[in-house]
Amino acid sequence: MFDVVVVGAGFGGVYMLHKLRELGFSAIGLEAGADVGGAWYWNRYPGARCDVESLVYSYSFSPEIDAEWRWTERYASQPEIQRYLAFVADRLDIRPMIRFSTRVEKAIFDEARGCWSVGTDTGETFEARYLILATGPISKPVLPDIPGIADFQGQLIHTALWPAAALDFTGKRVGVIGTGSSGVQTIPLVAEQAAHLTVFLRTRNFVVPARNHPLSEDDLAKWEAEKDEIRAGLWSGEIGGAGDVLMAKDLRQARLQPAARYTPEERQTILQRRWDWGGGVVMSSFQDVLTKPEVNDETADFLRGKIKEMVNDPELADLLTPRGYYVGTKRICVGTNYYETFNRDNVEVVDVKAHPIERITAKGVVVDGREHPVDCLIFATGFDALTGAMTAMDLEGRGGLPIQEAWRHGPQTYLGLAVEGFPNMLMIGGPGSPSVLSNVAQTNEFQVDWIGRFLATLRAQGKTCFDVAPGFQESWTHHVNEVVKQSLFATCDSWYVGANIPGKPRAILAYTGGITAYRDKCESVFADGGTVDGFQAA
Ligand code: NA7
Repeated sequence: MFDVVVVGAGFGGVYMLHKLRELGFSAIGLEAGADVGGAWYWNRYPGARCDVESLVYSYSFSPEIDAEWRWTERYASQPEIQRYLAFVADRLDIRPMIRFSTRVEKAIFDEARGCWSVGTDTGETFEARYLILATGPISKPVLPDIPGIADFQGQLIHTALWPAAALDFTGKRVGVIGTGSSGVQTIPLVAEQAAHLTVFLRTRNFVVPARNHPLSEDDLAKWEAEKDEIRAGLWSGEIGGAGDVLMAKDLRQARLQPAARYTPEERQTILQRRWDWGGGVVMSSFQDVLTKPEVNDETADFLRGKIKEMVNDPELADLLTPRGYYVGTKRICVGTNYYETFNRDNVEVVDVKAHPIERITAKGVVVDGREHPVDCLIFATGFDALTGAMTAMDLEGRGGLPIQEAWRHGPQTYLGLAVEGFPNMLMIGGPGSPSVLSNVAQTNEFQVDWIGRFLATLRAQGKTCFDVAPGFQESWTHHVNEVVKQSLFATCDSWYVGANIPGKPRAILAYTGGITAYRDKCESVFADGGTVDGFQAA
């Protein structure tokens, strides 16, 4: 029996395994992919790139890793992040701890023995005292339930299950369904190759230009000189990491001020400077953009105006313009040449909001009675986010309680780290924690450190079994669901609230109270005398 089974070998799982070994726990990692990387292993579609800056979308725990790794671009591409995680895994000698190509299908808590029994698709069973789910917030891809999908005879690809070998679209008619971050990133590159590209457009997203660039010697020198301050700024909320890492301080600080502090002209100047700087920073121009409708509207109008400048045909620009929801309540997309791509002669837009896709045939996609022929159909249709990877398993806690039942009204957690009735189980990047509403690399690292400290605390007390104490999960979940009401997030049908999955209970999945408050709360539970508030242990 192991001390710990860690499920998943992305950012969270790799560091968790290292931490556990450092603390003297025996641990095994189980990973469905053939390598480390998690989301960055699977999402190999052309253009896949992180929208958090590489300098901070990375670990901070090891000065040696910092010194030996050099990021080449402001926003790292999928292959570079994959190389980084492989480098870290090798540098820390983590691979021998992981079973690759091994998907966990079930995990059952054995009450009599106080341990988890974990079954995999390879037919093996692993037993461990503790179960840590580092399964990732966007790891369960979804294909929409469109009639006829199984009849399609061309090539059908989901962006998150992209084949390892590069695909060549030269001379092909390609369709893309979905214009979230994945669609937005891949559409311009597919359009450059394909003979014809049809984009099936439902909800229009706000897309801001990445203005990605190679990191210069000056950029790297600035980072070296300021990285401690920048990392501290990420935790205090002074820095967001979506584009402001190398930004001038005066511009960076606007995000901490309410919009009303500036005149309308000053606000336009700030928005323009941030737009010119590139990346998600235009979204955080003012501190109250996600809490005050009028501030949000001003930012949204600014962004809508930009679409008119980038798309030549005014009618097409209008068709691509998002309306009807607050900007940022659906994740803002960071792209390169997205709107400009629609100026190309080989790109066509089909409005599937006005007329939803009727069916898929052997040769194409039928909308409003017309078949659009395609040789390849790319589904950039997203994920069953945050909870999907967990509820896809047969995961049973005390008394055989299935996780699907425990979360039938939405995820219930304590600090996004533990679930009452699922003893000895912990989560990284899961629901009820900042997860996708934060720099996931940063918050994962924090949660790993927290879990290490928690398990070491139990061990020091000679305890081997814990559960959330009565009332604490209810109170944290209540707080998660209350704090979201102070923002505009809950107003929108997004995957942040589970709205993209038919039948999924509508509830905010990630904690919207901010990472500073989250960190302080998680740290405050370590009480004097070695107890941890909110947990009962035996
Ligand atoms: P998203 O952001 O969930 O985007 C999925 C897209 O697929 C979105 O535009 C959907 O439109 C569209 N979609 C889904 N089903 C359909 C059907 N049936 N018809 C037409 N269009 C459909 O997923 P991504 O992979 O782009 O990004 C997920 C996160 O990964 C991203 O935010 C980053 O954090 C990384 P809808 O909005 O539902 O109208």
